[in-house]
Amino acid sequence: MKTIFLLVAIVAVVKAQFDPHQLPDRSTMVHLFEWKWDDIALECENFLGPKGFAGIQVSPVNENVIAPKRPWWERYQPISFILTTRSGNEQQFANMVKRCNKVGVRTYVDVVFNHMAAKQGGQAVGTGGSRAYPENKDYPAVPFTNADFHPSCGIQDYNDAYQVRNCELVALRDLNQTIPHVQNKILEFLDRLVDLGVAGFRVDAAKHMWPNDLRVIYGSLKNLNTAHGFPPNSKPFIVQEVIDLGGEGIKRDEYVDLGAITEFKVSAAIGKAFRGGDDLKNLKNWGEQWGFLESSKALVFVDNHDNQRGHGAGGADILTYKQSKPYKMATAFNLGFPFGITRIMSSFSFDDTDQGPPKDSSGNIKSPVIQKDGSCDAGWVCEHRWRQIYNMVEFQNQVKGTEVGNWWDNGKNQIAFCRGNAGFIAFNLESFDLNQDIQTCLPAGTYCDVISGDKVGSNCSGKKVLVGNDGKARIIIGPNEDDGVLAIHKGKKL
Ligand code: QV4
Ligand code: CA
Repeated sequence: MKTIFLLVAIVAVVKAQFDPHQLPDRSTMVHLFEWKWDDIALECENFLGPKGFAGIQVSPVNENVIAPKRPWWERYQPISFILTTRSGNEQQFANMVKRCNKVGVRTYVDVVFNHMAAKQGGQAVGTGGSRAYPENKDYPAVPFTNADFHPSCGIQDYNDAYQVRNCELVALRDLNQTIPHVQNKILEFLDRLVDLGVAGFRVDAAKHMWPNDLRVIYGSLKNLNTAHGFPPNSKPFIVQEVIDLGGEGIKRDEYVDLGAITEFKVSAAIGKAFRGGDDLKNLKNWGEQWGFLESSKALVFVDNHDNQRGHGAGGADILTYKQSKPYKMATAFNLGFPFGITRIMSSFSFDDTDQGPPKDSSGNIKSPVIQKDGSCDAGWVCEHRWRQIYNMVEFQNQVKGTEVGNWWDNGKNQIAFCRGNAGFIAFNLESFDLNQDIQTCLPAGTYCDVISGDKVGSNCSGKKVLVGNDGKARIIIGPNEDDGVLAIHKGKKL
């Protein structure tokens, strides 16, 4: 009896780590890559909250090395767990989390604890002013010393699980998470963030750590802070960065019972399909049948901060803001089809893959400039402020809990489907018109297509779609339109 109780308790605890703790009527998070905390707080209040975004993923919050030319990737080289980076200090971070929670937007922190900063040629200086000596594996501001690290070796063979976990990923000093002092320091850091009101973590380089060590760390985490509106006994949401496209020594399955996983197979497959490398009609059974993880365990995205610039996984199939039309189509599908825990990427523009965020002459990150039409400027792309994307965030919220119905396709690259009786979406990737009477499953009436325009007062600035008493509507998407998508839902009926 006792064992049964214990088992049930463990299962309950583990399960909870899959819950992103989003408000019931919200569904997607956005990665505000390299944004500053003060800017994010404003963005939550002015845009993300009102538009129904469920959460934000933020860049690493703890002190990192200052690298020459300030590349974005310096933030993946920790110097200490002091909460000071180019995005702001602890007080600014705390203020941001609080203000975002207040408007229903949860915070997920990208946490880096597989390693510390790599050799820089002597003393390393951090964004909080701390000094470290990576040469000697000495990070006094934590402190970590040589004894807290694995002996140095390089990762040459990704088929060798031992190497991947115990050697240095691109020369980054590899912490030994089996050592209690290391576990305690990591836990202090994560618990501090929980105290400040975050909802969970993206665990960087999870594949480079032993599942059993992660189990101990996750299992010792504090419950979420009830003062920030989380129910008692809520465990932090955990999504682990495990890149597994198949064919490597380490499998995502080794991590699935510990928390959600970044499903890179989705990123690669969706990019391929909307680049025309696969017929859209094949998306009909999108999900586990494609070799993806089960929906509740998969974090799904079109691109991430690595693969949008050729780091990480996915190669030439990955779509980014640079291919705006197919990118918007892929994003609409990712948000429109009920699969996975969704995340949107919000980027700064770049030509060079090392290039960091927009900065002034002292190296401080510049704030995004919001233009009159709501889009961003000054080097920030802000995909989340593209109408075709934020209107799909609303679509996803409106159809939440419904299934796919009435799938239609032309046998190739025109597809359409209903989401219960709440929404309908169509895609055209052919070089000719989509012009068809299609079952929308919506009650009769006139709806505003939220891709080509938006509902303004009682009118629509885009296409109007007339749904008849039989639920059918004439759907038209030309091959040369700005967007190859049409989406209507119950929230935007005229
Ligand atoms: C260089 C050489 C090495 C050499 C070393 C010697 O490339 O071969 O051994 O010098 O000094 C930066 C530089 C890299 C440099 C390294 C150490 O780009 O050239 O090594 O620093 O000085 C990001 C970037 C990396 C960057 C790193 C640390 O992508 O380029 O390295 O930050 O600043 C795998 C992993 C997966 C990983 C993915 C990119 O399984 O876990 O590769 N993804 C995550 C993050 C990612 C981050 C890290 C892991 C590391 O999403 O952004 O790497 O924290 O698939
Ligand atoms: Ca490791």
